[in-house]
Amino acid sequence: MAQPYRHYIDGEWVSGAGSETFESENPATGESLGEFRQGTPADVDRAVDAADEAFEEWRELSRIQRAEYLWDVYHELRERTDELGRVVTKECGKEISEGKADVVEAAHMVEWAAGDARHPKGDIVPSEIPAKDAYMRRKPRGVTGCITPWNFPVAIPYWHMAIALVEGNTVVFKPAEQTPWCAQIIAEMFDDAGIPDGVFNMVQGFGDAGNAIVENDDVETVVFTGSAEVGHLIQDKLGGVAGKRAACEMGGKNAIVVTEAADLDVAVHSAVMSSFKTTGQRCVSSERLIVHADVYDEFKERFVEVAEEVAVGDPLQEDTFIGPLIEAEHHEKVAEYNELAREEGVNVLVDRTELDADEIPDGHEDGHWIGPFVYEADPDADLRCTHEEVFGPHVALLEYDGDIERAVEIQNDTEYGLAGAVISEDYRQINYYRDRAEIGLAYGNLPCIGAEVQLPFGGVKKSGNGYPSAREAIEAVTDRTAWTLNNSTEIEMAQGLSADIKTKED
Ligand code: UN1
Repeated sequence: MAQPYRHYIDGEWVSGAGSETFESENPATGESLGEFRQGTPADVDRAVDAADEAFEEWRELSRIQRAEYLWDVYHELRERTDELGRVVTKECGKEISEGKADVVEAAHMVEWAAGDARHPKGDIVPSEIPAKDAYMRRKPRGVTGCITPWNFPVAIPYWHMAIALVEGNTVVFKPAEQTPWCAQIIAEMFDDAGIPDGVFNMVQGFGDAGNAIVENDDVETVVFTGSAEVGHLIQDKLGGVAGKRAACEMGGKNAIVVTEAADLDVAVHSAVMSSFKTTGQRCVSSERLIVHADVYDEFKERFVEVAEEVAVGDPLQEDTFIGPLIEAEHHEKVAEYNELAREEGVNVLVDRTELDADEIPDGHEDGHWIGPFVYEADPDADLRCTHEEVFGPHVALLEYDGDIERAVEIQNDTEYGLAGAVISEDYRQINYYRDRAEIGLAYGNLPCIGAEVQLPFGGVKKSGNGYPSAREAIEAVTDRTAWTLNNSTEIEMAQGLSADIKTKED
């Protein structure tokens, strides 16, 4: 297809109303990966009109018929995993095993949604009245706006869209502006699957396009994954509007608790994975390590050793662990937080904000490179660096003394509540953490990244607004109906309520 790449609206590839274009940039090299049309609010409105119009027919199909289109997408994701994994890596800089895992996670989500189409949905509920049949059924809500982040450019769009489509909604997809190539491929897959015109639409672009989705009266549900800042704006806009729904997944200031009963091999491995995979740019990445005094020195020594040695480099190479940050602006933000931590008086243990020249691979001088930044801080100090989400390999070691209650108190000392892990061989400590850590995704003796789609994905507090993604996305994209049918010609009421109509004569 000739560049610039276009939007996909009502079954057609269209240039849209605006004349602007934007480039996708490889964050490891700075090279352009392609030119894309920049969507305008008018393009979004056109896509919403198409989705609104397509909704009436799409909802009339059975769930199983709708899922057939997704099975085609599933097979394509599976057949092209390696190729698409490389695209993910080139466009968002995650190392290659992560690029492929993103595509595999997408396939799993589509498989879950399409397979679920043949599963029972809803409940048969007892009634007090023998002749009454009571059910809990679900109805699609209509046009669903999906606004997705760059860090899982294939998986998260399918988290939003796969269940929405199977349940009978139509979709307007606004991908992150950093990863339009991945979005282009997603749209091509729906086109190849022959999905009916208007059921799936994609508009490339920036915040004004996303905002047009949120502000369009015909969009019933907005599903958003991204920063807390934008998520709260969406919630504020839609929260008070009758009938509208916003399902938002936002960030975290996630922690790993390492107790005195921890296996330190498991602890160090879990911490390294959680803090440095995806260069710390997962909403579930860990930026706090809460470590018991009895094991603190040994843990610190081992963690610091890995943080000094871990391989930063070309994400397409299998021996790389940390790829670049997504873009120059974000690099600046992470570097500023590293600087802020120093200003706040922490004790810096590892500072690879500036990499040595020989660490940067040839031809990659324009990449947004950064290495780990590790420091120790007082868990009781009111520091910005230990409370605000940085979204980079910026990690605080917080030493605690005392029992698991104390560790969980530190864990909960954040406005966020997304993910976390406890490392311990003591089941009482693990159970206490499981029940009291204020998070939606909790792990024992594991990293706090790597959730699977057959579990709900979502946080509490500032991290989410109660509509999880992955398997529980159904809650966001459907309405429940309590449906009761009388099989008799008599009307009989529950609770002993009289059904007699009494007249003046009685
Ligand atoms: C995100 O970072 O926005 O749990 C999602 C994980 C992945 C999803 C992360 N399955 O690490």
